[in-house]
Amino acid sequence: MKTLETTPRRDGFRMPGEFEPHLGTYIIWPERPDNWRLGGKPAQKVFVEVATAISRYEPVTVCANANQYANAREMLPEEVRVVEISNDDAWVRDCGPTFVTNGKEIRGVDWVFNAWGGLYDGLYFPWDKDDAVAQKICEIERRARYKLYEFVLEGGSIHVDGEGTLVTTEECLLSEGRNPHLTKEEIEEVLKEYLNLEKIIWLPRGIYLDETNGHVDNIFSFTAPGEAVLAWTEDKDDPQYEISRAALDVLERERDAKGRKINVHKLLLPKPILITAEESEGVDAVNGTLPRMEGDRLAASYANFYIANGAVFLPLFNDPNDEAAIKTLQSLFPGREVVGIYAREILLGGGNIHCITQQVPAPCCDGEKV
Ligand code: KQY
Repeated sequence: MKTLETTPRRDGFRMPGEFEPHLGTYIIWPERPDNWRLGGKPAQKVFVEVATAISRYEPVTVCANANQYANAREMLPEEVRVVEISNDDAWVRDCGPTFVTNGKEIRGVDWVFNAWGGLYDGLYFPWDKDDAVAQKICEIERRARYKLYEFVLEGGSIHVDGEGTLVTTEECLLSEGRNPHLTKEEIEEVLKEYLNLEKIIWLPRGIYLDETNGHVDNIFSFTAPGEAVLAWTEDKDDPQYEISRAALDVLERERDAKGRKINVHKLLLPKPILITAEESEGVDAVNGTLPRMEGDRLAASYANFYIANGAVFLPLFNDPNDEAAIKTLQSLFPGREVVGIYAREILLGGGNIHCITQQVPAPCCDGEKV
Protein backbone atom coordinates (compact mmCIF):
# COMPACT_ATOMS: atom_id res chain seq x y z
CA MET A 1 0.00 0.00 0.00
CA LYS A 2 1.29 3.37 -1.01
CA THR A 3 1.47 6.30 1.45
CA LEU A 4 1.12 9.52 -0.53
CA GLU A 5 3.08 12.71 0.16
CA THR A 6 0.49 15.01 -1.44
CA THR A 7 -3.04 15.93 -0.27
CA PRO A 8 -6.50 15.03 -1.64
CA ARG A 9 -7.19 18.65 -2.64
CA ARG A 10 -3.96 18.85 -4.66
CA ASP A 11 -4.78 15.51 -6.32
CA GLY A 12 -8.44 16.39 -7.05
CA PHE A 13 -9.97 13.92 -4.55
CA ARG A 14 -13.01 14.81 -2.38
CA MET A 15 -15.00 13.11 0.36
CA PRO A 16 -18.35 11.99 -1.06
CA GLY A 17 -21.65 12.29 0.81
CA GLU A 18 -22.73 9.12 2.58
CA PHE A 19 -25.81 9.06 0.34
CA GLU A 20 -23.60 8.53 -2.74
CA PRO A 21 -23.00 4.92 -3.94
CA HIS A 22 -20.94 2.56 -1.80
CA LEU A 23 -18.68 -0.39 -2.54
CA GLY A 24 -19.31 -1.68 0.95
CA THR A 25 -19.36 -1.18 4.71
CA TYR A 26 -16.87 -1.96 7.50
CA ILE A 27 -17.83 -2.83 11.09
CA ILE A 28 -15.63 -3.82 14.06
CA TRP A 29 -16.74 -6.63 16.38
CA PRO A 30 -17.48 -5.54 20.03
CA GLU A 31 -15.96 -7.40 22.96
CA ARG A 32 -14.31 -5.04 25.46
CA PRO A 33 -15.80 -5.84 28.89
CA ASP A 34 -15.13 -2.39 30.36
CA ASN A 35 -17.30 -0.78 27.66
CA TRP A 36 -19.85 -3.45 26.67
CA ARG A 37 -21.85 -5.22 29.32
CA LEU A 38 -21.41 -8.95 29.82
CA GLY A 39 -18.27 -9.07 27.71
CA GLY A 40 -20.11 -7.69 24.71
CA LYS A 41 -22.45 -10.69 24.31
CA PRO A 42 -25.73 -8.69 24.07
CA ALA A 43 -24.05 -6.10 21.82
CA GLN A 44 -22.66 -8.82 19.55
CA LYS A 45 -26.20 -10.00 18.79
CA VAL A 46 -27.18 -6.48 17.71
CA PHE A 47 -24.00 -6.08 15.65
CA VAL A 48 -24.95 -9.32 13.88
CA GLU A 49 -28.37 -7.85 13.20
CA VAL A 50 -26.87 -4.63 11.81
CA ALA A 51 -24.24 -6.40 9.68
CA THR A 52 -26.79 -8.89 8.33
CA ALA A 53 -29.30 -6.15 7.52
CA ILE A 54 -26.73 -3.99 5.71
CA SER A 55 -25.34 -7.00 3.82
CA ARG A 56 -28.70 -7.32 2.02
CA TYR A 57 -27.85 -3.99 0.33
CA GLU A 58 -24.04 -3.86 0.07
CA PRO A 59 -21.01 -6.03 0.95
CA VAL A 60 -20.11 -5.95 4.66
CA THR A 61 -16.72 -6.70 6.23
CA VAL A 62 -16.49 -7.29 9.99
CA CYS A 63 -13.07 -6.87 11.63
CA ALA A 64 -12.43 -8.95 14.76
CA ASN A 65 -9.58 -9.38 17.20
CA ALA A 66 -7.82 -12.76 17.01
CA ASN A 67 -9.52 -14.06 20.18
CA GLN A 68 -12.98 -13.27 18.78
CA TYR A 69 -12.44 -14.24 15.15
CA ALA A 70 -13.96 -17.74 15.47
CA ASN A 71 -16.94 -16.48 17.49
CA ALA A 72 -17.64 -13.61 15.08
CA ARG A 73 -17.33 -15.97 12.09
CA GLU A 74 -19.73 -18.39 13.73
CA MET A 75 -22.31 -15.73 14.61
CA LEU A 76 -22.30 -13.84 11.32
CA PRO A 77 -23.89 -15.13 8.11
CA GLU A 78 -21.55 -16.33 5.36
CA GLU A 79 -22.34 -13.33 3.13
CA VAL A 80 -20.54 -11.14 5.67
CA ARG A 81 -16.75 -11.23 5.26
CA VAL A 82 -14.89 -11.56 8.58
CA VAL A 83 -11.23 -10.50 8.78
CA GLU A 84 -8.83 -10.38 11.69
CA ILE A 85 -7.77 -6.83 12.59
CA SER A 86 -6.51 -5.98 16.08
CA ASN A 87 -8.55 -3.21 17.69
CA ASP A 88 -9.21 -1.61 21.06
CA ASP A 89 -12.97 -1.21 20.55
CA ALA A 90 -15.71 -1.31 17.96
CA TRP A 91 -15.97 2.24 16.54
CA VAL A 92 -14.81 2.00 12.94
CA ARG A 93 -16.48 5.30 12.04
CA ASP A 94 -13.93 6.96 14.29
CA CYS A 95 -10.73 4.95 13.84
CA GLY A 96 -11.22 3.77 10.24
CA PRO A 97 -10.07 5.67 7.15
CA THR A 98 -12.12 8.48 5.60
CA PHE A 99 -12.32 7.60 1.91
CA VAL A 100 -11.98 10.20 -0.83
CA THR A 101 -12.50 9.85 -4.57
CA ASN A 102 -11.75 11.61 -7.84
CA GLY A 103 -14.60 9.81 -9.61
CA LYS A 104 -12.30 7.02 -10.85
CA GLU A 105 -10.19 5.99 -7.90
CA ILE A 106 -10.61 5.70 -4.11
CA ARG A 107 -7.98 6.67 -1.55
CA GLY A 108 -8.02 6.64 2.25
CA VAL A 109 -7.25 9.47 4.68
CA ASP A 110 -5.63 8.13 7.85
CA TRP A 111 -6.04 10.61 10.74
CA VAL A 112 -4.52 10.24 14.19
CA PHE A 113 -6.94 8.48 16.56
CA ASN A 114 -6.56 9.08 20.34
CA ALA A 115 -9.71 7.54 21.85
CA TRP A 116 -11.69 10.80 21.84
CA GLY A 117 -9.29 13.01 23.76
CA GLY A 118 -6.09 11.10 24.56
CA LEU A 119 -4.71 11.45 28.07
CA TYR A 120 -6.68 14.69 28.50
CA ASP A 121 -10.22 13.24 28.50
CA GLY A 122 -10.06 10.15 26.30
CA LEU A 123 -12.36 7.21 27.00
CA TYR A 124 -9.73 4.48 27.39
CA PHE A 125 -6.02 3.78 27.25
CA PRO A 126 -4.19 2.52 25.25
CA TRP A 127 -5.63 3.09 21.77
CA ASP A 128 -2.68 2.08 19.58
CA LYS A 129 -4.50 -0.84 17.94
CA ASP A 130 -7.41 1.42 16.98
CA ASP A 131 -4.97 3.94 15.58
CA ALA A 132 -3.60 1.30 13.19
CA VAL A 133 -7.05 0.21 11.91
CA ALA A 134 -7.25 2.83 9.10
CA GLN A 135 -3.97 1.69 7.58
CA LYS A 136 -5.04 -1.97 7.72
CA ILE A 137 -8.39 -1.28 6.04
CA CYS A 138 -6.57 0.64 3.28
CA GLU A 139 -4.30 -2.42 2.87
CA ILE A 140 -7.27 -4.79 2.55
CA GLU A 141 -9.01 -2.45 0.12
CA ARG A 142 -5.74 -1.92 -1.83
CA ARG A 143 -6.18 1.85 -1.56
CA ALA A 144 -3.36 4.35 -1.36
CA ARG A 145 -3.47 6.44 1.78
CA TYR A 146 -2.86 10.02 2.85
CA LYS A 147 -1.35 9.85 6.34
CA LEU A 148 -1.58 12.68 8.86
CA TYR A 149 0.97 12.24 11.64
CA GLU A 150 -0.26 14.92 14.04
CA PHE A 151 -3.85 15.82 13.30
CA VAL A 152 -6.41 14.06 15.53
CA LEU A 153 -9.83 13.43 13.99
CA GLU A 154 -12.64 10.87 14.24
CA GLY A 155 -14.99 10.18 11.33
CA GLY A 156 -18.04 10.71 13.57
CA SER A 157 -17.01 14.30 14.20
CA ILE A 158 -17.65 15.36 10.59
CA HIS A 159 -20.49 15.18 8.09
CA VAL A 160 -20.15 16.33 4.45
CA ASP A 161 -22.57 17.00 1.62
CA GLY A 162 -20.07 15.81 -1.02
CA GLU A 163 -20.30 19.21 -2.68
CA GLY A 164 -17.74 21.13 -0.66
CA THR A 165 -19.54 21.59 2.70
CA LEU A 166 -18.57 20.04 6.03
CA VAL A 167 -20.53 20.34 9.29
CA THR A 168 -18.87 19.77 12.65
CA THR A 169 -19.09 20.96 16.27
CA GLU A 170 -16.89 23.38 18.17
CA GLU A 171 -17.34 21.26 21.29
CA CYS A 172 -15.48 18.40 19.62
CA LEU A 173 -12.99 19.82 17.15
CA LEU A 174 -11.88 22.62 19.45
CA SER A 175 -11.64 20.33 22.50
CA GLU A 176 -8.41 20.27 24.51
CA GLY A 177 -7.81 16.58 23.88
CA ARG A 178 -7.70 16.80 20.05
CA ASN A 179 -5.57 19.50 18.45
CA PRO A 180 -5.02 22.17 21.11
CA HIS A 181 -1.91 23.45 19.28
CA LEU A 182 -4.06 24.56 16.31
CA THR A 183 -6.43 27.53 15.96
CA LYS A 184 -9.93 27.14 14.54
CA GLU A 185 -8.67 28.59 11.23
CA GLU A 186 -5.77 26.12 11.10
CA ILE A 187 -8.14 23.21 11.77
CA GLU A 188 -10.35 24.45 8.92
CA GLU A 189 -7.30 24.53 6.63
CA VAL A 190 -6.40 20.89 7.37
CA LEU A 191 -9.99 19.76 6.76
CA LYS A 192 -10.20 21.73 3.52
CA GLU A 193 -6.90 20.29 2.28
CA TYR A 194 -7.64 16.65 3.16
CA LEU A 195 -11.34 16.49 2.29
CA ASN A 196 -11.36 19.09 -0.49
CA LEU A 197 -13.89 21.52 0.95
CA GLU A 198 -14.83 25.15 0.54
CA LYS A 199 -17.12 25.68 3.50
CA ILE A 200 -17.12 24.54 7.12
CA ILE A 201 -20.17 25.08 9.29
CA TRP A 202 -19.57 24.97 13.04
CA LEU A 203 -22.44 23.94 15.30
CA PRO A 204 -21.69 24.91 18.90
CA ARG A 205 -22.35 21.55 20.57
CA GLY A 206 -23.45 17.97 20.02
CA ILE A 207 -25.98 15.88 21.95
CA TYR A 208 -26.18 16.52 25.70
CA LEU A 209 -23.70 14.30 27.62
CA ASP A 210 -22.32 12.68 24.46
CA GLU A 211 -19.03 11.17 25.66
CA THR A 212 -17.29 11.96 22.36
CA ASN A 213 -17.24 15.70 23.17
CA GLY A 214 -20.27 16.18 20.98
CA HIS A 215 -19.76 14.33 17.72
CA VAL A 216 -21.83 15.90 14.97
CA ASP A 217 -23.06 12.50 13.75
CA ASN A 218 -25.33 12.18 16.77
CA ILE A 219 -27.08 15.53 16.29
CA PHE A 220 -27.00 16.33 12.56
CA SER A 221 -26.77 14.52 9.24
CA PHE A 222 -26.99 15.51 5.59
CA THR A 223 -29.60 13.46 3.76
CA ALA A 224 -28.77 15.03 0.38
CA PRO A 225 -26.96 18.20 -0.74
CA GLY A 226 -28.94 21.10 0.73
CA GLU A 227 -31.07 18.77 2.92
CA ALA A 228 -30.37 17.69 6.49
CA VAL A 229 -31.85 16.47 9.75
CA LEU A 230 -31.25 17.91 13.21
CA ALA A 231 -31.97 16.10 16.49
CA TRP A 232 -34.64 18.10 18.29
CA THR A 233 -36.71 18.31 21.46
CA GLU A 234 -39.67 20.56 22.26
CA ASP A 235 -38.98 20.20 26.00
CA LYS A 236 -37.59 23.57 27.05
CA ASP A 237 -36.61 22.16 30.47
CA ASP A 238 -34.29 19.63 28.87
CA PRO A 239 -30.67 20.93 28.51
CA GLN A 240 -30.82 19.47 25.00
CA TYR A 241 -33.30 22.18 23.96
CA GLU A 242 -30.76 25.03 24.10
CA ILE A 243 -28.18 22.88 22.30
CA SER A 244 -30.50 21.99 19.41
CA ARG A 245 -31.84 25.57 19.26
CA ALA A 246 -28.30 26.97 18.98
CA ALA A 247 -27.48 24.47 16.21
CA LEU A 248 -30.64 25.44 14.32
CA ASP A 249 -29.78 29.14 14.62
CA VAL A 250 -26.40 28.48 12.97
CA LEU A 251 -27.90 26.31 10.23
CA GLU A 252 -30.59 28.89 9.48
CA ARG A 253 -28.15 31.74 9.00
CA GLU A 254 -25.40 29.82 7.16
CA ARG A 255 -25.14 28.95 3.47
CA ASP A 256 -23.45 25.81 2.12
CA ALA A 257 -20.48 25.76 -0.28
CA LYS A 258 -22.83 26.19 -3.24
CA GLY A 259 -24.52 29.21 -1.63
CA ARG A 260 -27.70 27.27 -0.77
CA LYS A 261 -29.67 27.55 2.43
CA ILE A 262 -29.76 24.13 4.09
CA ASN A 263 -33.28 22.77 4.44
CA VAL A 264 -33.26 21.42 8.02
CA HIS A 265 -35.78 18.78 9.10
CA LYS A 266 -36.28 18.26 12.84
CA LEU A 267 -35.87 14.71 14.08
CA LEU A 268 -37.55 14.46 17.50
CA LEU A 269 -35.37 12.73 20.12
CA PRO A 270 -36.54 9.82 22.26
CA LYS A 271 -37.27 10.57 25.91
CA PRO A 272 -34.10 10.53 28.07
CA ILE A 273 -32.73 6.98 28.39
CA LEU A 274 -30.91 6.06 31.61
CA ILE A 275 -28.58 3.15 32.42
CA THR A 276 -30.27 0.57 34.67
CA ALA A 277 -28.62 -1.07 37.70
CA GLU A 278 -28.43 -4.39 35.84
CA GLU A 279 -26.79 -2.76 32.82
CA SER A 280 -24.28 -0.92 34.96
CA GLU A 281 -23.34 -4.04 36.91
CA GLY A 282 -22.57 -5.91 33.70
CA VAL A 283 -19.69 -3.57 32.77
CA ASP A 284 -16.20 -4.16 34.21
CA ALA A 285 -14.94 -1.17 36.20
CA VAL A 286 -11.45 -0.36 34.96
CA ASN A 287 -9.35 2.59 36.02
CA GLY A 288 -8.86 4.81 32.95
CA THR A 289 -12.08 3.75 31.18
CA LEU A 290 -15.23 5.86 31.36
CA PRO A 291 -17.48 4.21 33.99
CA ARG A 292 -21.10 3.22 33.24
CA MET A 293 -23.13 4.20 36.30
CA GLU A 294 -26.75 3.41 37.10
CA GLY A 295 -28.93 6.43 36.27
CA ASP A 296 -26.48 8.00 33.82
CA ARG A 297 -28.27 9.52 30.84
CA LEU A 298 -27.26 8.07 27.47
CA ALA A 299 -26.82 10.16 24.32
CA ALA A 300 -29.69 8.55 22.41
CA SER A 301 -30.53 10.08 19.03
CA TYR A 302 -32.17 8.97 15.80
CA ALA A 303 -29.70 11.17 13.87
CA ASN A 304 -27.12 8.40 14.31
CA PHE A 305 -28.39 6.50 11.25
CA TYR A 306 -26.35 4.94 8.44
CA ILE A 307 -27.13 5.47 4.76
CA ALA A 308 -26.32 2.46 2.54
CA ASN A 309 -27.10 1.63 -1.08
CA GLY A 310 -30.88 1.37 -1.23
CA ALA A 311 -31.50 1.59 2.53
CA VAL A 312 -31.14 3.66 5.68
CA PHE A 313 -30.53 1.94 9.03
CA LEU A 314 -31.68 3.83 12.08
CA PRO A 315 -31.54 3.05 15.80
CA LEU A 316 -34.81 2.49 17.61
CA PHE A 317 -35.26 2.80 21.37
CA ASN A 318 -38.73 1.43 22.02
CA ASP A 319 -39.93 5.02 22.41
CA PRO A 320 -43.13 6.68 21.13
CA ASN A 321 -40.96 8.81 18.82
CA ASP A 322 -39.52 5.73 17.03
CA GLU A 323 -42.39 5.82 14.52
CA ALA A 324 -42.03 9.55 13.81
CA ALA A 325 -38.30 9.09 13.15
CA ILE A 326 -38.98 6.29 10.66
CA LYS A 327 -41.61 8.43 8.95
CA THR A 328 -39.37 11.49 8.71
CA LEU A 329 -36.48 9.51 7.25
CA GLN A 330 -38.78 7.66 4.86
CA SER A 331 -39.97 11.00 3.49
CA LEU A 332 -36.38 12.19 3.07
CA PHE A 333 -35.17 8.99 1.42
CA PRO A 334 -38.05 8.08 -0.89
CA GLY A 335 -35.95 5.66 -2.96
CA ARG A 336 -34.56 3.71 -0.01
CA GLU A 337 -35.98 1.29 2.49
CA VAL A 338 -35.83 2.64 6.05
CA VAL A 339 -34.83 -0.18 8.39
CA GLY A 340 -35.14 0.34 12.15
CA ILE A 341 -33.03 -1.73 14.52
CA TYR A 342 -33.60 -1.81 18.29
CA ALA A 343 -30.22 -0.49 19.38
CA ARG A 344 -30.15 0.03 23.13
CA GLU A 345 -27.20 -2.36 23.43
CA ILE A 346 -25.13 -0.21 21.05
CA LEU A 347 -26.19 2.94 22.88
CA LEU A 348 -24.96 1.44 26.17
CA GLY A 349 -21.47 1.32 24.62
CA GLY A 350 -21.57 5.05 23.92
CA GLY A 351 -22.63 5.41 20.30
CA ASN A 352 -24.99 4.06 17.69
CA ILE A 353 -25.40 2.63 14.19
CA HIS A 354 -23.54 5.44 12.40
CA CYS A 355 -20.62 5.16 14.82
CA ILE A 356 -20.18 1.42 14.20
CA THR A 357 -20.19 1.65 10.39
CA GLN A 358 -17.79 3.09 7.83
CA GLN A 359 -18.56 3.21 4.14
CA VAL A 360 -16.20 2.54 1.25
CA PRO A 361 -17.60 4.79 -1.47
CA ALA A 362 -17.85 3.70 -5.09
CA PRO A 363 -15.55 5.65 -7.39
CA CYS A 364 -17.77 5.48 -10.41
CA CYS A 365 -20.79 7.65 -10.03
CA ASP A 366 -19.98 11.17 -8.89
CA GLY A 367 -23.08 12.78 -7.44
CA GLU A 368 -25.36 9.84 -8.22
CA LYS A 369 -27.74 8.56 -5.52
CA VAL A 370 -28.41 4.87 -4.94
O1 KQY B 1 -18.64 7.74 17.48
C1 KQY B 1 -19.03 7.44 18.56
N1 KQY B 1 -20.10 7.99 19.06
C2 KQY B 1 -18.25 6.49 19.33
C3 KQY B 1 -18.49 6.49 20.75
C4 KQY B 1 -17.40 5.75 21.41
C5 KQY B 1 -17.66 5.46 22.79
C6 KQY B 1 -16.60 4.65 23.39
N2 KQY B 1 -16.99 4.17 24.64
